[in-house]
Amino acid sequence: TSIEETLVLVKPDGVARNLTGRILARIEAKGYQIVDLRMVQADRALLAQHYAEHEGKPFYEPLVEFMESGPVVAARVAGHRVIEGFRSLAGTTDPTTAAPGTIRGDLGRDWGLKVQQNLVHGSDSPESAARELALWFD
Ligand code: DAT
Ligand code: MG
Repeated sequence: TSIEETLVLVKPDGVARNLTGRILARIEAKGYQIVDLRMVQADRALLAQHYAEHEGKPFYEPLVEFMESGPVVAARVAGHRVIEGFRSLAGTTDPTTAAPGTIRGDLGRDWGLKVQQNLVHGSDSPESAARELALWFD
């Protein structure tokens, strides 16, 4: 079956800007199911595991600091090819160049000039999704 699950995070900028509802509405409008949902104040240990692949990169420290700066909303999202589909819906990493029509392209560039403030996270492969869902949900 091609029904998958992915981890979506509404990052602290999305929560602070009151965009959680709009972002979740776009996921639902696409036809995906939100099967679990929680608000989390992530600690460093969780974020270090979540972003282990980026440890040592120049943006790692600012990224982790940003992600622990406020609550995030974690969603377990299910649907047909949802891993790839949500990445497409989110748009490319940098909100400045993310295509119009995507979450980051439409909503992503605010007062912040930092690439890490790009509203959402989505798992990038089935292996990442399984690993990340286990971190954020039981
Ligand atoms: P994505 O979130 O699109 O999967 P990623 O996994 O490569 O992107 O990076 C994780 C996050 O780190 C990303 O959402 C924002 C931040 N980031 C990535 N590249 C960056 C860069 N060159 N400068 C600043 N932040 C960056
Ligand atoms: Mg990524």
